[in-house]
Amino acid sequence: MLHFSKLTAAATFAIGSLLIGAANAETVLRSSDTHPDGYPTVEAVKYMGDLIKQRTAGRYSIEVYHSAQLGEEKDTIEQTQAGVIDLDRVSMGPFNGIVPETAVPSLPYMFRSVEHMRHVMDGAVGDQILKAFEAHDLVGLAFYDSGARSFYNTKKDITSMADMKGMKFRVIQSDVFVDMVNALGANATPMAYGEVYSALQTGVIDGAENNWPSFESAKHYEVAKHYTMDEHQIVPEVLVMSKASWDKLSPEDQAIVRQAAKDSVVKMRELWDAQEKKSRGLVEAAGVKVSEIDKQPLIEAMKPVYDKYLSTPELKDLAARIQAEK
Ligand code: GTR
Repeated sequence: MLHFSKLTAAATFAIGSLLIGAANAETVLRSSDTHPDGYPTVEAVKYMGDLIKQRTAGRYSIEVYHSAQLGEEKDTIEQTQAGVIDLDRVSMGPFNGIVPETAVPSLPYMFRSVEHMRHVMDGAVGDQILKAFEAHDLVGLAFYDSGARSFYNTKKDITSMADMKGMKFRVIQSDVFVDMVNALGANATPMAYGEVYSALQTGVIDGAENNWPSFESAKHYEVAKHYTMDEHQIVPEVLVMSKASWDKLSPEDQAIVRQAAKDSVVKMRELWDAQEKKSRGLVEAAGVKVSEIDKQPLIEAMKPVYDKYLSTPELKDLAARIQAEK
């Protein structure tokens, strides 16, 4: 009897909290990121969540699942398209085969500098690319920074394109990245980010390519001690929302989410600039040797890659507009 009344009390309590919950209904949007907690992209989406919470009086918030808890980028993109994940912060790279417009800013040496990239992505070209996600069950919300990607390896200092010949480099799962590495005379191995550390360690690959904060936070510098400043790609990161989750929001709430995403870009860039310096300092202090390289032969080697991906008048026009921006 005692047992029964305890149960009844528990059930009453549960129903009570359900009712209270309904009165203050809060929807927690699930957001994926491959990077660890504290990384600028993770912190920027958390900040966006705080803004949304304030601006919807607590009706919406964001929970960031960092460290690839929801899966590697290729899989999380599919899950976001399917509406299983609400928000996804990924590199543009894995989108290259899905949203053709994303291949253009991913092309090697498309941007002259990070400032050029920021300027372009903040303007009409950026808006056009964000819009292009809509044909693929996604809503493009914002672009974040990813600095410049450069090659690093476990074997030797690379100071010329010839040094790369025959070496095996891991790349993002994107044909643009594969073709870039092959055009340099090296061999590309597309692979999920989470597998790179052990692939470097066991010699399955000789190297990979990334920006300073990723090179540092993924600990690749512990095994790859040679970093070359070729800065071949300035690929923006992108924050997308599942179209299915987006359609559940009122037009007012959609506007709040869009604005909060835009506002988080400012925060992200501050965090990014500080993190880049910090990460570079850390890996250099840990003994990574940084080499300079003449970029001109690498730029020239990209001609066939440009020809392949700028395959329509629209994509050619997009590239021309990027290059024409000051
Ligand atoms: C990083 C990027 C990640 C991921 C990673 C990779 O720079 O921020 O989203 O794409 O590169 O190389 O897989």
